[in-house]
Amino acid sequence: MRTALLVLALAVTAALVGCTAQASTPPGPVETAQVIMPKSYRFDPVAIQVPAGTTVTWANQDNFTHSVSVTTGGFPLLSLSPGQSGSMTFNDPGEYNYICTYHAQNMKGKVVVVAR
Ligand SMILES: [Cu+2]
Repeated sequence: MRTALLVLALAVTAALVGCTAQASTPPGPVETAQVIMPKSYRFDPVAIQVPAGTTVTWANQDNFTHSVSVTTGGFPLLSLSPGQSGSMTFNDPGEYNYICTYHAQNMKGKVVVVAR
C-alpha cells in the first residue's frame, strides 16, 4: 500500500515536471477547440492544441466558402459556406495539418492532438 502511494507520488511529480517543461517552450499552438475563419482567407488561430478525443469546431465568418481538409486523410472534408460551422473529432495523438482546398496557397492550419 505504502509502495503504491510512493509510485503515485512519483508519477504526479513526473507529470508536473512535464507540464513545466511544456509551458516554457516558445509560442506554440493555442489550447482551444474553436477555429474561426475571419475575413479574409485565414484560420484563427493557425495552430491549436487539444487533448485526444476532442471535437474541434470551425466557424466560417468570412464572405467566401472555405473548407477544412486534413492532409493526411482519414477525416471528413468540411466545406463551409459563409456563416456555417462544422466539426470533427480527433481521437489519436499527433499533428494534423489541414488546408482549405479552395485556397490552398493561403489557408493552412494545424491541429496538435496530445494524449489525455
Ligand atoms: Cu478558403
